[in-house]
Amino acid sequence: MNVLLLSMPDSFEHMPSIAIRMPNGGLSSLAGNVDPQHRVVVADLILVQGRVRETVTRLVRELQPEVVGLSIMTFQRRTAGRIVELVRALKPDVKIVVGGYDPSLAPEAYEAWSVDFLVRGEGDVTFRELLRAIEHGGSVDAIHGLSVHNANGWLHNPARAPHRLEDGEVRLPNRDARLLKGYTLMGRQIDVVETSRGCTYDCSFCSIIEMRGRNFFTYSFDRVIDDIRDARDHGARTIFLVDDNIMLNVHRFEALCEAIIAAGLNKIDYFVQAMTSSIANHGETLAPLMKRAGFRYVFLGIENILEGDLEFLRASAKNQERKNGQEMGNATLKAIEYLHRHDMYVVGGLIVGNPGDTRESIEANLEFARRYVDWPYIQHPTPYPGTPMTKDFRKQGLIQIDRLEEYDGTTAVVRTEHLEAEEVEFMRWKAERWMKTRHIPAVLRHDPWFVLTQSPKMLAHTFRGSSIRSVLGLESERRAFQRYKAIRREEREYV
Ligand code: B12
Ligand code: SF4
Repeated sequence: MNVLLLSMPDSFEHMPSIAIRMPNGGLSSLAGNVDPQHRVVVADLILVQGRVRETVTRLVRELQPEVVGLSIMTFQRRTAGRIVELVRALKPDVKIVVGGYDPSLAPEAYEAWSVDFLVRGEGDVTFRELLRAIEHGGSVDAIHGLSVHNANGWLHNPARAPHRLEDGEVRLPNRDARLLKGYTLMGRQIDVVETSRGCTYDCSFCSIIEMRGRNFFTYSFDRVIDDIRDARDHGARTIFLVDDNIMLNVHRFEALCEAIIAAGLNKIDYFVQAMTSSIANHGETLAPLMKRAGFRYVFLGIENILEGDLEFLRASAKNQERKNGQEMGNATLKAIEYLHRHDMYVVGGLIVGNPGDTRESIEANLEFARRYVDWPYIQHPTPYPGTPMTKDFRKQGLIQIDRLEEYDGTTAVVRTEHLEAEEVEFMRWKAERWMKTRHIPAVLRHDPWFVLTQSPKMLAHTFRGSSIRSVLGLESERRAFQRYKAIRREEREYV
């Protein structure tokens, strides 16, 4: 059968598609896990953000797929709905399957859609079994993790248990299935690799627990090394390790760094998401080892520097420094210090706009980012389906915006007890643009050609909405912010 898999084109403020266009790891994994007789094509629509309708139309006409699958995050739901309508109009008899975080966590939202199947949770084996059933006209009733749309409505089969990963059940991703080209992280071809799935923490803003429960399963190093090698052989010079929480087992992570070095794969630049506690508590040995293994950017889930906010986010434990079993306070500064000492860059993940936040508490976090992080990744708390945070915000009546396409993390959709959502967003937006410019020299040293050719576009993106007059203080920043909001609204119309 011909199968077309699509990831959505929607991006958000911290991922400007001029500079950052990453492949969707879930879809390449699905493509690697179907039976070999199928012809699977993956199209990451982020690569054709300005030509979505034309591209989907062309692909459906040329490939004549029997099955089309869409991978969807919550803020991409509206775009996905438009693409489903388009595909259905182009090929009325096609089977449409939706999967990923949003369908898994809010299946009820898809009940009125013209889709045939919804895959909840991990899709590698569920999708393989679904294609087998479609191909042979078999029953789909016994496929765990699958919801089925038939004439009588929707049937939700039992959930599928998380894959344990060590048994080879989930095969390597298929990168040859990707049709569109142009993946990049600031001029270097990028790919994504997973070494584990799951997390045992339960941060209130994170969807992971509702998605798969609290567990942590790992791939063998042989498989991980093969996967990295495959990504490199497909041209990647930067690799994003997309594990939910790779630092949960620090000793395993250290061994992974050793394995990367031993395999000679440490010329690649690695980008990883990390817990501050793991780096702070093991930094003495871990940080130099990471540097040797090729790690360049570390996304630190700092979340907030104030204890009250950390409690709301349920993120205190993962930000604790410990010594001889004793809790020593917030681990963030120590983690940053270790990373900087070993010439790695800190992408600072902070969340501002929590219920108790005042102007002063937000400013304290912004000031922290100004002083200590190399690249700010500041977001607002966003009530994604099924998270404990969403229940809290609902109970407190703080959700101000329910247009899901704005749930991209940098649009404030909830108010605090003291500030309107828009005011929170304004404070972040105003501060963050300037912080980003400070990283230009570091990128210039690493990728001079990219900076020389692309920096005008990058700056124009970072400062969109601003004018010479607003930068010089001759026009109010609020007017520039309103222009920025209007540009964002337009940008969201991808189809
Ligand atoms: C890596 C990652 C990123 C990377 C993405 C790299 C890439 N292109 O792959 C970066 C850092 C860029 C990123 C950005 C964002 N992310 Co993110 N990210 C993740 C993370 C850590 C892992 C995702 C992953 O690759 N997993 C590995 C793959 C194999 O698994 P998977 O994607 O889940 O796919 C499996 C199943 O979902 C399913 N499946 C998926 N699609 C489909 C489609 C079909 C047809 C089928 C059958 C099955 C299926 O099968 C797959 C294989 O088992 C998750 C989870 C977490 N712990 O935080 C968040 C997460 C997915 N991100 C999230 C969000 C919100 C974002 C942002 C909007 C803002 C932000 N918080 O940073 C941006 C938007 C990006 C953009 N387009 O502009 C949310 C989504 C919540 C929701 N309800 O939508 C998550 C869950 C984090 C959270 N807050 O809880 N993210
Ligand atoms: S530590 Fe990371 S992956 Fe785990 S629950 Fe918290 S935010 Fe989610």
